[in-house]
Amino acid sequence: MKAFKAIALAGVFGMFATAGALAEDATDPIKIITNNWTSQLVLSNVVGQVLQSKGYNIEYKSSDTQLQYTALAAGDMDFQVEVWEGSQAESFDKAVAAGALDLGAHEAVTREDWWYPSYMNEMCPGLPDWKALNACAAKLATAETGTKGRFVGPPADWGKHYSERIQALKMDFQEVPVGQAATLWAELQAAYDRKEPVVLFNWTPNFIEAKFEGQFVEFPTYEPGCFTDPKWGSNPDAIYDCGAPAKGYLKKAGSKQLGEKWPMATEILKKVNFSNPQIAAAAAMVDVDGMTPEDAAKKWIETNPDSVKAWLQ
Ligand code: TMO
Repeated sequence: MKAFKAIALAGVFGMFATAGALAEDATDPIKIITNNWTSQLVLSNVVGQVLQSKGYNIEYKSSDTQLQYTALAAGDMDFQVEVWEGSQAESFDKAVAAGALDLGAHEAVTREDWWYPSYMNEMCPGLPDWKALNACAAKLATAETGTKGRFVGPPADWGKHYSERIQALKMDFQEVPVGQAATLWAELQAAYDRKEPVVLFNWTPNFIEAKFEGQFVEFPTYEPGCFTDPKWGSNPDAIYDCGAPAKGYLKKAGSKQLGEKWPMATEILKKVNFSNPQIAAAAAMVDVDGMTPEDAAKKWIETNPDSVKAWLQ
């Protein structure tokens, strides 16, 4: 009876949505997923704080970047603010097929791939072409990688298939994955200070672009067939013989129960929309200014009132 009343009221308040009005479940928490990179943590807190301001109960749950999609499909977690095409499309598509919600794309355009500082253009003529990088492998060799060039790769759960790419393209490289994002930036900073060659995983939007000059390596242009059809691309026996999407989407995902239990919150989450500069600025507040994601989110909301207003309309 109580539940029925709440749903009936949700319809009424939905038509005259006003600040503070809340007509759906405010006791059960909406579980927002957090991951292991900073823009995601700030954006999650922005969304969480906005929903809290409307009276919702919010819980943050950290999750593995691939396994989170199983949790979304099963309804164990409810919302993911950053679905990156380049690293999560395969897991995300499976979750949507299993009942999770595609809550639409941000205006942000994304890219995740191998990246190098611009001073390397002189050391390795022909960059950013991947073949020029490969010809330059010896300059990136380390004690750890022997005669092969070192590629500083992402944490394992980011799902990038780079060792497979190296094999598929027969490159003289070895991936050395980091355990956490901070190690990527430490490696970049150390090389950058001494103008030494380094090639590492990076993405955009990110705080890096405001602080370091560099470019993505250009691999064979991504097409979906590259990930599924061995015959696609230069290696007829292997998939992953291409780069990541250069103009990838950034989407939001929800659990099936999100739409059923919290229809008004779901409408807000569909409207949540971040741009490239907004995401880069969110990351910088943590990675450059040293703020906590919670405080950065508070500041982000204060400095972007028009965005928040548009989501709540
Ligand atoms: C998913 N990420 C933005 C870290 O590449």
